[in-house]
Amino acid sequence: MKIDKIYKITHSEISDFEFDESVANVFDDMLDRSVPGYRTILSMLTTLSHKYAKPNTNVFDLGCSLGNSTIALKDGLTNPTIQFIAIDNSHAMITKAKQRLDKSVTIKCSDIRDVKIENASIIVLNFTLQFIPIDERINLLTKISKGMNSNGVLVLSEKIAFTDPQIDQHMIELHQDFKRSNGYTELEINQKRSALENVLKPEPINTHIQRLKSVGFKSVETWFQCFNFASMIAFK
Ligand code: GEK
Repeated sequence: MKIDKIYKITHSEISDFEFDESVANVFDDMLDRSVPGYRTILSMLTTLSHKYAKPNTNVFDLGCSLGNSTIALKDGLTNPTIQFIAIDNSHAMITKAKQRLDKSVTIKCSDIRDVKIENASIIVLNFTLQFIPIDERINLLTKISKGMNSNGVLVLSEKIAFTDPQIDQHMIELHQDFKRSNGYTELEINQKRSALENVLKPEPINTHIQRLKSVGFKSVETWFQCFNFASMIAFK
């Protein structure tokens, strides 16, 4: 696995974070060292898909990056009538995802706001919605809800904010401690934070839950949280 050194040296100007080739090359290491619980969430996707993926339906991985969530969702599922669809709008990510995912997976390089969602038993947004502008999230989630069969399951993992400013600050600091313990320096942490400032917009968990209910999910619950990273499950 290639080590993430993108922000190790001083950048004279920090431009907005992009999912380009330099990120795709080190993406696994970046997520392992930056997202608390990333591997736990992936392994639970396997558990969830074994329970909720239905024959003759689609399973969508929206914002698939290198395909890790799709690999977890497919693990051990042999029913050929379940169609896996992995979508990302980064060419660099999709090029690498195609090398990893098996031929039975439909892989698309598209904006998830533009793709058709239908006949879904499972949809996964694993740390993707956070990159969609806040005012466009409701439209995307409405489309997702409409494209999902009854009793279908949405997994929504996000970096979250907290309404209590003190808690918010504690969680940010604990997350930074997590990154330090995984070998990131102060410079790397600070430069990455600046790069993400305009592109990754966290919201409080209650905002997510209320919005999911407003677009037609009948029950929504947080099933995983570590510091300011959470994963929700929503049932249609
Ligand atoms: C995983 N889910 O490993 N349309 C399509 N893709 C998008 C869009 C968009 N509008 N916006 C962002 N992306 C993965 C990890 S990473 C999370 C997901 C992170 C894509 C973007 O190109 C990137 O690959 C992914 O969403 C977010 O389980 O880096 O924190």
